[in-house]
Amino acid sequence: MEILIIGHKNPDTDSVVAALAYTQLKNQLDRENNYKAAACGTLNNETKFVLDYFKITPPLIIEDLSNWTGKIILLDHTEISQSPKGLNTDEIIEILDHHRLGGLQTANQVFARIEPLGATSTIVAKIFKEKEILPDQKTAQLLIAGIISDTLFLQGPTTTEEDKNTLEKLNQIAQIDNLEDLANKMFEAKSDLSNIPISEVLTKDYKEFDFGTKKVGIGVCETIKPESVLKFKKELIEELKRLKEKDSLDLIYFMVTDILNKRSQMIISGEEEQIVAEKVFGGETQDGLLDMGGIISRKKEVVPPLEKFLK
Ligand SMILES: [Mn+2]
Repeated sequence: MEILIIGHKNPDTDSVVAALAYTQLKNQLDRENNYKAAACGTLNNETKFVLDYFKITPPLIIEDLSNWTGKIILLDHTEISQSPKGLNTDEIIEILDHHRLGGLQTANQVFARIEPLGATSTIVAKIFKEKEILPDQKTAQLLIAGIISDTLFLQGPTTTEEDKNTLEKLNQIAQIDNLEDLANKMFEAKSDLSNIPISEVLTKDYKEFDFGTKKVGIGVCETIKPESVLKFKKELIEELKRLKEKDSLDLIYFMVTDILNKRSQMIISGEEEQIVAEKVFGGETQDGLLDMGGIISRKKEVVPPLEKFLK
């Protein structure tokens, strides 16, 4: 049987490299089935850079699973609103994730592994170890890139000791001379928005959440050049309003995170957004921007307080 390993919509580096690495492992462990890695959407510039840099064949791009007849292993999310279009949850056989437990339900029994770690790539590396299989060099390189990306090179608030130790162990195989240099190159690639239309700047790293009765969209742009994004504030606000209406959201936010200085600004596109954000995160909106201070993690610092407030 064919089994697809796929992450969330608007794929990020972690969801893509974890799928590639886990596919490697699964195909070694289970010769009877054929595992295939996929990304649910076009790759972002950081992911493209990583695959190019380590000379790795990109995964299949599958945005719509309506025609997929095999089983599915779902990575890096459990929110149905973030799942690939056309996903038949009855076909899910396994889930690996490191986010809050979302609303996904399955008809059948599944393996599910959700750990509060910095990256799905860390979980995949742990499974390699548990199965006593050494990843090959390219797979180790991929997993390192996934950890660097999701933890902002071990600086983000979701970073754990396990992420740090895993990255170190993986580099004994990956043999990357200068990890910091790799991280900087990845962040530079991530920050290159020159070929991206504004609507895509918004949705490149965009997720929707169901908080009880409220539906909330939160986009993030992690960049080493926040001014290169914030200069399009007016256009982004228009785009936010458009997307809010299109997806029938109660609230929509866009957070611009300065990777180097570890600070964020939230673009406030409407009155409701302003009232809620100021109550939840404090501060005062000025000219459509709310200074979030040192808040940089949607997963750990934005979603939980917002959900708590809205519920
Ligand atoms: Mn992830």
